[in-house]
Amino acid sequence: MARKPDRNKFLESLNNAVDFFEDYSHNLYNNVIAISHNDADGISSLQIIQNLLHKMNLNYDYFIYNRSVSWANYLSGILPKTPGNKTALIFTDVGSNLAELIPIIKNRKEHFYILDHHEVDYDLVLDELPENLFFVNPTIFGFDGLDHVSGATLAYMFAKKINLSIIKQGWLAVIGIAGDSLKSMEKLKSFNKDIYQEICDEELVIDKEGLILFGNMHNSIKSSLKYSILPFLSGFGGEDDQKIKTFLNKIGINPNKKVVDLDQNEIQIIRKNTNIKLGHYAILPQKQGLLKFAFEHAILLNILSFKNISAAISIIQQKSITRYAKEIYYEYISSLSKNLKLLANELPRYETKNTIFIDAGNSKIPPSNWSDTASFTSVNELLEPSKMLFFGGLEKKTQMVKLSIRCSRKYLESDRKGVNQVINTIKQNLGGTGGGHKLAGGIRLSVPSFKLLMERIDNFI
Ligand SMILES: [Mn+2]
Repeated sequence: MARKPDRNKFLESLNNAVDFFEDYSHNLYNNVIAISHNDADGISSLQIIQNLLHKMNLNYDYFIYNRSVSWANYLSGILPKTPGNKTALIFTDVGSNLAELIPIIKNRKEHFYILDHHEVDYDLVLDELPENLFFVNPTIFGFDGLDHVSGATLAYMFAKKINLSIIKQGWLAVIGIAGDSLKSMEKLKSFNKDIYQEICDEELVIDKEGLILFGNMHNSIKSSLKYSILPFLSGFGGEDDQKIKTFLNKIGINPNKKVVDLDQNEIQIIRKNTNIKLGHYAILPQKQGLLKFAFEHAILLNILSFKNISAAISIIQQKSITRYAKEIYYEYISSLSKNLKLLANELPRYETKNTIFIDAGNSKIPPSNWSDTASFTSVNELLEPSKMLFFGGLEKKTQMVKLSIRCSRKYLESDRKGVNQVINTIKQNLGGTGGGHKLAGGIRLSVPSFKLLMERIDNFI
């Protein structure tokens, strides 16, 4: 795989898929099935594709895939009973599990468009892909699926090439970027950076500079210190209100002042007394309250995707947040800040040379929060960054062991296998379902496989 990103080659493959889709949608397809991932990036991608299909006057259905069953199982309930070439499927942000998908696709007549930014689990020879598969994935051309291009960025690029007015939906791509990259906006790179710039130029999104307290940018400084999840502020995060108020009063800051209303002088004072950094954040001007803030909006979608997928799909189209969603958001963000404190300090752990396993199976942290707790632990570098984190345990609902696997950028600097490669090695040796990126991924295993994994973990790294 190419080390240095090859922009031309990637754009060539994107254009190729665009050309075929445009052509066939005019004279062949009578139905399109969109399948996307159950997170902020996936739902944003789906909205972009739905907008496109609507503009193209195409009939479509959509489905959300949470990767808990195999593709064969999942698609058997979705694919038309009688195979035919009048249906196209567009997959966005749902992974590139080609080892599973290619055998299925080969036996079908429908056209499959896979627009994805996860690493490929397959020895890919582009010329040998089935003719009914149009595979667009920038990671095979050396791009980074997190920093360079989100799923929604890719969906936006695809859709905009077909219909230029999709640019008006650019704010959706910014939500996808915010949800997947977990970074302030000045750190975006490559396609993510380019389209963010483009969307800001169109004033569909407004870029602002200020204190970065992601998770609670829309709120007062006192609650932002407590509930910020990026950065997680050790000493403030999950602590008592009184402790935080006393601190702010001592440095002469009104605890109730909104983060976005702080003036230069106040920002100066806060920075002098904490390690909070300045950075850029994205505002969605057409929305209100929490939903105005791209990062918080994305987090809300991530939460709702687990709890209530139809609420997630509905809220992305709303201007203001419902009481229901707001309650879920606060419940989530306050438990995440407590969980981060807990994970870093108290949960039982098992360490090997290259890994840290933290058992959440019997903790107060519910399985639906494992993935995000692991992500925010990793991006905040709360644990030894030179080890790969395995976070999870027995999921009572499925009686399977669910693991969220994370590593830091620092970890990869020593040229070790990334998370997705480790997951593939585990799958080859012990079975299970899952996938991911270099830095983040997940797997579900049977209990016996998990026991073997724990014994041999360093062999898989
Ligand atoms: Mn994604």
